[in-house]
Amino acid sequence: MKRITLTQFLIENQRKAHVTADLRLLIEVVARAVKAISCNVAKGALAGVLGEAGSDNVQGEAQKKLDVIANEILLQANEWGGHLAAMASEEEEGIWKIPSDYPKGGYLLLFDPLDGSSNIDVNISVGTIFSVLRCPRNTVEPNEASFLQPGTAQVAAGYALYGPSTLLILSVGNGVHGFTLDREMGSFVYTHPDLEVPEQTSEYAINSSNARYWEPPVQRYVGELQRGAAGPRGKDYNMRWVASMVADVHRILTRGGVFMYPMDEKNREKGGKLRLMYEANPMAMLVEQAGGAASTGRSRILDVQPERLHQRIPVILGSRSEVEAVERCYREAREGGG
Ligand code: P6P
Repeated sequence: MKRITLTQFLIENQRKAHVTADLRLLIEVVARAVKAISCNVAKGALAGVLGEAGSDNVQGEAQKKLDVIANEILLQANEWGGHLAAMASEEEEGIWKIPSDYPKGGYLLLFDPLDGSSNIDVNISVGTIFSVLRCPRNTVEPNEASFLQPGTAQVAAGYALYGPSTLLILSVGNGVHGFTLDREMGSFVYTHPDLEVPEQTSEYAINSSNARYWEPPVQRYVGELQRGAAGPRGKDYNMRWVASMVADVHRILTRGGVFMYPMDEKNREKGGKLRLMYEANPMAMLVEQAGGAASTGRSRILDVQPERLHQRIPVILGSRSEVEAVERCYREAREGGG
């Protein structure tokens, strides 16, 4: 089968008016940046890029050297192209303004430059997550409020997974498509057309060490899975937890499952563990575009109206039937039946 590259895929989508020339440029620039990140991740100890950077990010988390490197690669790759009005990064407290000597465009790019970086030093897959919004019309100077749009406003979302192979998974609103980096050519090759989350699954992903902190509906739901064939679900389930959201979500996009980082008492005052704007929203768009569902347990993630750039949120996403089962546990708890 003749394989096409990301560039040809984007040009064909531009001809069908699924993407504008500027959005095509944006995605190609992000793809080039994640190739550079992939090279740095792959060098590991050989390039002295492992370990702590000696600084904390806005989240108060110790930064890894590769967090800083990946963030700088994405900012520098995207600031000169004229396609962006501004950027936002997990690693930057405020929004990243386009330097005045460069032209501005109509898009806003948000990203988690290196998700799962606690896995870097133990050589486990990590990733980059990105989300694209339109800058509100007639915006002279973008500010944080320009970014506070619900996930349904995203025009594109995707992630790079730095695993045994480097993958770029992308949606521009017409399904989910995957590309594998051919390191010899230096191109992303279209290898995974029309990814779909299998409706049924026997696999779940959650950090079970937090069980005592979960809300009762999640404790009920996970307890039912763990009771297996003898329990109310009538079948045995398997559990996976990579602690890199990109790796766990990619597994679910590929073979089904449900990923949960629910509200828990440890994270309640922060609003949850995962960030809405550049983790939950892009992953929710991808999963819904692939036929799955993404919920806080109480409501659809993509409908949430953001209030702060680095806002956190509970995340339950994956195979639609399982997400609906979790929502049912929450609903029955509210109605007093759970
Ligand atoms: P825990 C990585 O730090 C991350 O943001 C997600 O990629 C991942 O799913 C989660 O946190 C892991 O959290 O509490 O299991 O270490």
